[in-house]
Amino acid sequence: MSTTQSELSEVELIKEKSEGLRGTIAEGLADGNDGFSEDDKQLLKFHGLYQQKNRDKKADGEGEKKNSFMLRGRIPGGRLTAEQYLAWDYLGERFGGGALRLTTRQSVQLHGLLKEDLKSVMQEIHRVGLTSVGACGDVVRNVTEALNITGNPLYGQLSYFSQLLSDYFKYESTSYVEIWLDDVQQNPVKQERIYGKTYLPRKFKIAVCLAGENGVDLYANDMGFAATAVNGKIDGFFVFVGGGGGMTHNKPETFPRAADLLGWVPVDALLPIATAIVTAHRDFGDRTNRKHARLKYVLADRGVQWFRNEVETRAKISFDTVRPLPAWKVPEYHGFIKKPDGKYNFGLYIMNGRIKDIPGYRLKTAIQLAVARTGVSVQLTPDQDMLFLDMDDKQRLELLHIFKSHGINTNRPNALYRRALACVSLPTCALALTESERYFPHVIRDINRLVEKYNLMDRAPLVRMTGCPNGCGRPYSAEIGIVGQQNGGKYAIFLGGNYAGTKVGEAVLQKVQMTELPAHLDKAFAFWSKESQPKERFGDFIARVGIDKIKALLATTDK
Ligand code: SRM
Ligand code: SF4
Repeated sequence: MSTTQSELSEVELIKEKSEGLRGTIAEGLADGNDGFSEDDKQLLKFHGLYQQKNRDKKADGEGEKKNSFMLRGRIPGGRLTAEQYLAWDYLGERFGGGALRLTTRQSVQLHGLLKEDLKSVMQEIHRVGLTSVGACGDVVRNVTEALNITGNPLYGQLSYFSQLLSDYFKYESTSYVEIWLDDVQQNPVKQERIYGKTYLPRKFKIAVCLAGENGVDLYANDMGFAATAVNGKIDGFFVFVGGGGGMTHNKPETFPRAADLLGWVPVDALLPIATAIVTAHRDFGDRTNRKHARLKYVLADRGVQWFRNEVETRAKISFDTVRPLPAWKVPEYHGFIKKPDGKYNFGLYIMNGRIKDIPGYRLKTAIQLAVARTGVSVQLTPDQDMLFLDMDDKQRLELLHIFKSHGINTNRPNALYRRALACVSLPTCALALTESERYFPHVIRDINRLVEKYNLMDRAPLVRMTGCPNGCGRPYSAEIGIVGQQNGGKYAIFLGGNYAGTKVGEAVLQKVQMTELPAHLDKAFAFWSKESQPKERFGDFIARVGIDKIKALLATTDK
């Protein structure tokens, strides 16, 4: 049955009449207000911008709180030259309140931008060969890519494919260059090659890695490619579809979902298969209800076999469904890594990806100096960290000296901190129900105490926290997911995900205050350390004993 105009969600109507994502953004820029119209706010996302209010700040006098903007870059694989990183650094300093925020998808966000500065900011990132086109909105967003930790040339080939996917699925409307870069109007009402007139029903996320190495949380993406290689050359991909994190508490029809494996295809099938999957989402995704519009619901409602057939028919390519998938590991990248060519990579741990200076810990200045003086490129990580690439010994010593003199610890963090994540949340995120980033240092310190108490650091659990159930810090694929549930600092606790990120956990506790969490985890860790098999990780232990046993155990926790 086809959808009628009146059943479509409001955003669908806004996209349709937007004339290629233009709306009245250009007029809005000149209207003297600090914000944009409701319709344009939706369209701004396709340009990489969110209109926000600082939720900490009080309204000025009788008036409304001031609007400001968050800008997110489109940075495939998080790869930045020194010049490009320094441009972000400068923009954060000059326009973004002196800070940058690395994201869980290898990108950079600036917060607190003012409307009158937006054009200057966009023009500066364009000057250094960057963009924010399609970093948000109902399109293919930033493509994430495995980190090239050891300088293995296979990862260089991987970069080629993630860049290819990013470029191929970039929307074609020239609204971005016209509005922000003052280009002349080129194609007012173009029908997009992939996206048609109304783009996708919802956001679409892609990750690329090598089969067997899941540093990108492949199973949390709408579409994932895990490359195989023969004789040092990528020869094909395992193709995954239908992962995603967002849900709404107490609405069981919304849920996080781990991606399914469709099968393996040879390397030259990449674009036809990717196109078939994206266009299947375009055509079968729910455009009436945005809470049911992601690709994962097409998979859940119609089934994996149905979807596989649909993709095969569209691409005219069959999947190899018998080739065995290698077991997953998650590569470690912190500290100095000596590569076969004698050069070094250095993985810097950054708590929650927030780069700013505080007294005694001048992280922003240190990174800026390290990048400026060594001139090396960096790769941002899906865990909100940064990898400095290809340093010779002189550059390595220079970097060490700079970090040391700015109070930055260059040691590898312990196993608990290494992959821990928290989303942005308050004060900028409009959807936040609770704190996340700002509370996380305290929360992880409490968990660290328990991990040490039970001597579990060699297999410390993967912990992730978010300020609402949208899942921006990927809490559902963590071994311990702490998910904002209600004002007043109440969280749902998810257990049952695993370290390799191949499945999602489920809620075992509701409306927990953070002061109560240690008592619950103490009980769970005591059980795990007593009953576990040698070296058994928390997620694997729960899978073996059954989540119901843990639920029953936690239900008896004294607070
Ligand atoms: Fe996210 C919305 C921040 C990764 C699922 N996300 C938001 C917004 C834009 C809030 C809003 O709509 O007003 C947040 C901006 C906060 C702020 O002030 O900066 C926000 N998301 C982030 C980032 C910055 C979190 C971080 O701490 O790093 C991540 C940026 C990634 C990037 O560079 O592109 C971020 N968001 C994710 C992820 C993780 C991932 O993709 O690996 C997810 C879960 C996976 C998924 O998409 O299913 C995620 N964000 C969401 C959702 C729920 C979508 C859904 O299907 O229900 C929303 C809400 C929405 O879209 O309506 C959301
Ligand atoms: Fe905001 Fe929720 Fe995403 Fe955190 S998980 S950044 S609170 S939308």
